[in-house]
Amino acid sequence: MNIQETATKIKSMEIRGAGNIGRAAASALKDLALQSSDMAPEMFQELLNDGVETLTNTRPTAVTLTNALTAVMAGAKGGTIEELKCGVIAAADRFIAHSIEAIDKITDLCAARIQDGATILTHCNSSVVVKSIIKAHDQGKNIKVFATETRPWGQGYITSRALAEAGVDVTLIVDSAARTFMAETDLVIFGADTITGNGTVINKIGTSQIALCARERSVPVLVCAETYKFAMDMDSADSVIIEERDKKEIIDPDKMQGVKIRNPVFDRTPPELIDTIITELGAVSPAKAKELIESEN
Ligand code: RUB
Repeated sequence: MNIQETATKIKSMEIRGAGNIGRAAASALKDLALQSSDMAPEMFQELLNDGVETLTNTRPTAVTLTNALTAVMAGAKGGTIEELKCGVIAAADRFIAHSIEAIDKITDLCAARIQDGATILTHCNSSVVVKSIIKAHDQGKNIKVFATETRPWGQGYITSRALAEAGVDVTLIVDSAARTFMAETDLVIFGADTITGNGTVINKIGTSQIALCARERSVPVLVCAETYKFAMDMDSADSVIIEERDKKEIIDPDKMQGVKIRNPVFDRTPPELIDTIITELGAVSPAKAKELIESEN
């Protein structure tokens, strides 16, 4: 897929979810390299830079996009077009392979933490969370899931259908019912778009409210996040841009004359409300996540 096609699909959310966005961006740069030939290295470098800019300007919140593009661009080394192309292709392949491997490792770690008989509540649609729940189910554990609808875009429908198809006992609930159903919940599991150095999790709007409800009832909160979801250089989440999407995703504004409508689609959950972050390197408290990742680099 070319850069423009990929950018359009990310913007329109045909490609969505932080991991998918990162892999799609890496793949688009790889395709650009595969399609480029017979040009000066400077020209190719310029095409790459334009591609990075176009992809970066799609959605602002998930750091996976920036981290994927940075990882692939690190491969653009050499004096000839062939060297540059090979470097970009190899770096994109490495990023994508690492991403898939990371998801598999997190799935194993997360499934192991899901107890037989547990009732889980999840929000939005995280591919790694869905995989983990299905793995626990496939291990023979008798589990139940509450999946929030996830207004306004309805990612919870994707989650519910995927779990039901896999045979998991899943109940779809409206977002505002999360506190009610917390009384029957043993474990909350979220994905993440970005995690800052201090362990703040930026994920789908509503995540922080659900985390608060979980804390009220001492229900543990797990976050599944590959290490490329960390913005290691950001110590505070204030600098993470929260995407605000079209108000039409909420309601036709013509039906709401004189009413302002806001549609921020992510929020920031502070580390105090999260018990454990599961990365491919292991499970840690939010306060220790940065240290764990730095010790591996
Ligand atoms: C998706 C979302 C997901 C994370 C993690 O938001 O908030 O929880 O991206 O997903 P959107 P994954 O639908 O707006 O992209 O685990 O698949 O990376």
